Amino acid sequence: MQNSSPEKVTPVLTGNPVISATGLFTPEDSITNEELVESFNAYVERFNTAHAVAIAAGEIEPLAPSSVEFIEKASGIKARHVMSKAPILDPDIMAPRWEARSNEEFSMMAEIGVAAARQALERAGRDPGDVDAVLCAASNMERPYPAMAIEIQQALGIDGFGFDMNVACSSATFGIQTAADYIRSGNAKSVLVVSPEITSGHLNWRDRDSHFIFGDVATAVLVEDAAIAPAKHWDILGTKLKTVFSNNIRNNFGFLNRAHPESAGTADKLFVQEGRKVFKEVVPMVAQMIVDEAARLGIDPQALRRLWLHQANAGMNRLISHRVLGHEATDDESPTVLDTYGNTSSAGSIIAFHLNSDDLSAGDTGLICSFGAGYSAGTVFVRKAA
Ligand code: CO8
Repeated sequence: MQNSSPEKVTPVLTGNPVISATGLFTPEDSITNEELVESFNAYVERFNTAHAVAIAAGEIEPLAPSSVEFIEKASGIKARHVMSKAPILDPDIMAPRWEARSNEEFSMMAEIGVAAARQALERAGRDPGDVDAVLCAASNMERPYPAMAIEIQQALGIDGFGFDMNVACSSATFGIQTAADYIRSGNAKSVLVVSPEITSGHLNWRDRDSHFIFGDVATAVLVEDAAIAPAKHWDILGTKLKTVFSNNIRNNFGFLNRAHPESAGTADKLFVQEGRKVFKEVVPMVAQMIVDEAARLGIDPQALRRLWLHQANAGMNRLISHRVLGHEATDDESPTVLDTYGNTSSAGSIIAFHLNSDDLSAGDTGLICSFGAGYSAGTVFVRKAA
């Protein structure tokens, strides 16, 4: 008997990794600097009033207010999206809040990761059944196990494997290299790298130095063998990763915290950084890494059409792009998304790429680049396919 449904024939794989498509989930809620500072300063005023006697006696330091002008000037951030706005702005709470979900319900990270992943699959015209693996690459995981990636894999109906990986702000580029290596080795033909970043859960909204930095989002990158990629894709010309240990961005939250309950809830169990040191040390490290990697790949860095840089700080990106391009980058050469998204950790450079790549022409070469805690940095040089 003749089979009426034609068998799917997989083209001969090339071992050349490409980005077939990306996806983005943006939470509806957004907090402006004005709203953030108003709530922070209300908290400061309440604290100083409640501790007026101790402050007058010199026993404790008064808290200093935050300022919209400082935030915008020091970081370039004007607003950030969050999963749960009202409690973050409530001076009595200043943290996200939502109903606990049962084991039978979708986890929040999986939910937003799947939303971004579905968009990437749709844009690639890819059937989830043809995907081999899911990497959940993000700064914080909702739980140790089962892996977020496996929950995302199951929700999408992907038959294969998944695992979580965390390299802080560089998680997505490390994920892209890992996925690209699966393609290069022939161990997979299609890999989803999903980065759900609910940074609001690990940001200390009561810390004046950092309360303005982060925002929530999810991105997805579909890395595939060129043989099965849609016509509109980006060839991956080369990937490079680097890590150098530093305590300048640190979070001591972890499963061994229960061994010393006396330190439960201290500020070091949330995001803490020496922002100035990070700025000074990471800028030259990343600029050099980009230039060296471009040389290895035979690419003239000054001829790069666009840089999709990690979105932590507008000043850092200005300096890095200047060192790479040899001149001050225009918005077109180095687009900014941190003004409306804040620092979304590993998702930042992917959002920049997702929102600012459709207009480029076949043959244009660009760079996706991340950097952050660890320290960690990753470069992904890409070229728009003909
Ligand atoms: N309002 C008003 N004034 C302020 C405020 C504020 N909110 N905060 C600080 N100031 C004051 C300070 O008191 C200081 O005053 P003075 O000069 O009198 O001492 C002055 O402003 C300058 O302070 P800083 O030196 O701290 O300010 P900077 O100009 O260095 O700017 C930044 C601070 C914006 C933090 C900047 O240093 C920066 O962006 N650095 C790079 C940081 C970076 O890239 N970090 C990456 C970390 S992200 C990452 O790896 C992911 C981690 C995982 C994510 C987890 C989710 C939470």
